[in-house]
Amino acid sequence: MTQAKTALITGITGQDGSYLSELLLEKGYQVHGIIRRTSTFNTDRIDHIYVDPHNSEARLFLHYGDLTDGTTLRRILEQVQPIEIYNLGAQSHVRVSFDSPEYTADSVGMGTLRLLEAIRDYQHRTGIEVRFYQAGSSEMFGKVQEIPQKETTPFYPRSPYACAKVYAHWQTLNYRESYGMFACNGILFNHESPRRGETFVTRKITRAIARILAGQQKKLYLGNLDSKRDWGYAKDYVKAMWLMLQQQEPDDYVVATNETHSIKEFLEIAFKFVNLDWQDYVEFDERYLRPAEVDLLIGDSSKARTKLGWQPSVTFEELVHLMVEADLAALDIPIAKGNHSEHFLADTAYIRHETRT
Ligand code: NDP
Ligand code: GDR
Repeated sequence: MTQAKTALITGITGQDGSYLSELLLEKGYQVHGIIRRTSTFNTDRIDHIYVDPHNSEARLFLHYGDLTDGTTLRRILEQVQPIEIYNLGAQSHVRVSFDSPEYTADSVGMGTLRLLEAIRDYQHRTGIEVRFYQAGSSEMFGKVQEIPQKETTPFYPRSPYACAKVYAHWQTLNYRESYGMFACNGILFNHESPRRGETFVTRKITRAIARILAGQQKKLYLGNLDSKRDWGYAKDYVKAMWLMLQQQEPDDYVVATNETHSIKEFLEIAFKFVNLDWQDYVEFDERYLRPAEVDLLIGDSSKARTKLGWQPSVTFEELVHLMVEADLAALDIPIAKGNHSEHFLADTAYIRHETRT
């Protein structure tokens, strides 16, 4: 019997971490994830795939650690001996990064460096290659330099989060060039799902629609509605991460749908799906504005499509619908017959009923 491949994921409790874990388990991997100790449970998104480790069938294992704690990262690496590491852990909220810039830089920028250093030493000592994926972001493009944005487009980061991601990007590239490490940067444009965090704009909107219909919320307070994003489906995007680590050579790839839409367009489609007019519910709150905004993101993912054979499977409209459907289902609101998308049912069970807006 061949031994299962072993992967280590930072950020396993997040949106992408949960989808990536499912994908790797399906592919027969043994999956190890780093989780943070919190006073309330933070594993909702992966509870459905967790099996008690005392069970011989278990292939998903969790370890307490933090990207700000280099000693623990090294210890986990020694213990797990992965052949692939996916670095998805981050303080990933752009607006929050203006409030907590130091912590964001530490977890996103220095956290990546700590992991790269740990891998460098581990590889040197054992001679075993560890393939590394860095979760880069379209936020690194920031202020528009070129339309559409591709791998060669210059970065112009507009937030502490984006600056830290640029740092992590260049460190990853430098470790590849300096030490011959198999290290890849994915430059992923926004990707969403019913498991998206409740304070990102897409999920905030779809969740509010369900709560409005359930009589739990009257208004939806938002900031800038004019920015445009290239939004895809998270489940598609984790496939691209895996594909990058299966290539002959390490490289950097933009992953995007190559389409852009404004927040207003998202609102329009989402509210229309339940026969409501968004203008009756949405109010402006300046708290949600950012000191500097990224106005327009639209990716050119030709390289990923050609070299990785990757492509998105969900259109923008389907994405909006599947997110609204999942939030309605989570509050037991009936959905008009025939409207179900094939993706949402699998996701519905993992949605938390929280009161944050
Ligand atoms: P989430 O915010 O959903 O998840 C972030 C994960 O990182 C969570 O598991 C969180 O743990 C963990 N984390 C936060 N701080 C630390 C820390 N100090 N040490 C270890 N782990 C930590 O993000 P997504 O799943 O959406 O994104 C995954 C990665 O991809 C992130 O790096 C993000 O910046 C990047 N990215 C995301 C895009 C998107 O559109 N979703 C686009 C481009 C890049 P906990 O659950 O305990 O909070
Ligand atoms: P983004 O996602 O900043 O693109 O980062 P977010 O959904 O937070 O914002 C998208 C756009 O919507 C505008 N907006 C609001 N945003 C939030 N969160 N809340 C609001 O009330 C609101 N009103 C308007 C924002 O100003 C912005 O223009 C996401 C994260 O997942 C990053 O980690 C990732 O790197 C990038 O996507 C690609």
